[in-house]
Amino acid sequence: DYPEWLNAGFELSDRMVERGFGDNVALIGNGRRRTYKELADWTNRIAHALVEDFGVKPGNRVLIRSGNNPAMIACWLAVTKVGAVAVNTMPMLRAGELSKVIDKAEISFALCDTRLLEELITAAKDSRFLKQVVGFDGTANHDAELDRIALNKPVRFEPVKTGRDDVALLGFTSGSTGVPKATMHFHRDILIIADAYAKEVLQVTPDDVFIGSPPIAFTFGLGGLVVFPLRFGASTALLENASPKNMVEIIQEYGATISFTAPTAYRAMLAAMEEGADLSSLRIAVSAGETLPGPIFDEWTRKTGKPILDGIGSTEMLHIFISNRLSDAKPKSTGKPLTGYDARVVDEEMNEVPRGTIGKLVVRGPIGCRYLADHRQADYVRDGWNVTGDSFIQDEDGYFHFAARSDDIILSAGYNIAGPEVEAALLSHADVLECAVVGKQDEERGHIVQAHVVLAPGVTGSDLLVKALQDHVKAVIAPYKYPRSIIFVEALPKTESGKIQRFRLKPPPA
Ligand code: 3SK
Repeated sequence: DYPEWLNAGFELSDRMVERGFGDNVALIGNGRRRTYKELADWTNRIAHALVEDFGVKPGNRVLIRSGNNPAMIACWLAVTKVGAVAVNTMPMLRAGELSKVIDKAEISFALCDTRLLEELITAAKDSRFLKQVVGFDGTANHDAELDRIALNKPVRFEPVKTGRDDVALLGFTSGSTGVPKATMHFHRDILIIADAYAKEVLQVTPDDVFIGSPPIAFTFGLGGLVVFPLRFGASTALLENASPKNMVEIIQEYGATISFTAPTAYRAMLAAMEEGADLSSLRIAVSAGETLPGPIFDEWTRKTGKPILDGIGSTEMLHIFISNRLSDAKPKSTGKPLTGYDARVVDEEMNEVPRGTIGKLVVRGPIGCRYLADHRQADYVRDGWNVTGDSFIQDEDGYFHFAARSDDIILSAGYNIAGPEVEAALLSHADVLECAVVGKQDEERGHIVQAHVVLAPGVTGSDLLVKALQDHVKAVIAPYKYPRSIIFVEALPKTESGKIQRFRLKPPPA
């Protein structure tokens, strides 16, 4: 139940001040702590600048390019407050990837951390849409264009009276084909993820301190590191280049209580405990992005004595929709749907399969998938159910268990990597004739990207060439997508009609 007029940016900042949280610490980052009052004032100044100096209007789409820092959060809240639609993008994206986002969302205005301008300017040069890029200082020294203008603006701003069902956010996901899809989310959706998951499952209080690794540009990070803490007057500790090592340091320094990261990072944090790291302040570890392997679940539970909660979510559904509860957890299951959500395991005809049988996971609830101008909408939402693309088993007690990802996405160390996108990057190298990319199981990262490459005539495979191809991919697309393993082959397995049979390249599960 949300009021008809609802502005998520206002609710997460000024409203929190109104509710008495003004002096609570909201953000920890760039070496300082900022209260809710400081955050509200900061975003209001930026909101004035957006409207008065850059002519941003309700409904305009505004690209934000930044790592996880306080200035990014201030920009996101300000964009939301002026009724514009935020399009948060990952700092690792290259010009080509940014262009796809800009074209799909027809973005004419962007806010960019000045340290990340180069690739966006390159994208802007060839763009028929992007007209203006305004820099902000991600280190919060306030010496970039946006900061200078915002500094002289009033600290009060009347938020645009957005409707609860007005679009506030476009979340991009590359899906299984590498052709990006934009998911549209309403102002109310942003609050629902907090009120459904963070309140019910995490039971967040103002004393909580959040920490984690996912980019805020990924809705998993936006929820876990921004929306959930700000909705309940808690604090969030931001790390631009999060690693298990610096997360452990921050947990110890600020007494972080809730962490959001992928299983591989939890394994590394457990290793740090062996060296004396103190993780005792953590009350809950949230694991998502890839399935939590049983041995990590066991080791975490044994060594920390604290819950580690696996959850399944998606950009389409904005955040996690099935999870274990603190008081109702079945070890090694993903849990049960959140209150208000309904999930089923079905066959190809959308008929529910018997308990204990593997099938496709479908879900419905207060948030659903709405792709922007995309024919794939009809595949994702069938008979009112969101078809997640994951295969699950529901047990006799109603708990859901992950079985497999139904598509070609490679889940590696918390990242979703679309194989076809890596193939396209490899194919842009002169020495590559054909290639196919699959996920290879890996103890450390869950999976790694493995490329099977047929070389151009006259070219011979070597370690040097492996390195050259890896460097090439890193230069063309976000570096984390590069193939850690490259195998040179004579030919790729294909169907009679010439389709590559990737499944024949996938090594059997260990
Ligand atoms: O795991 C995911 O893909 C995800 C995406 C968005 C929000 C939350 C999650 C867990």
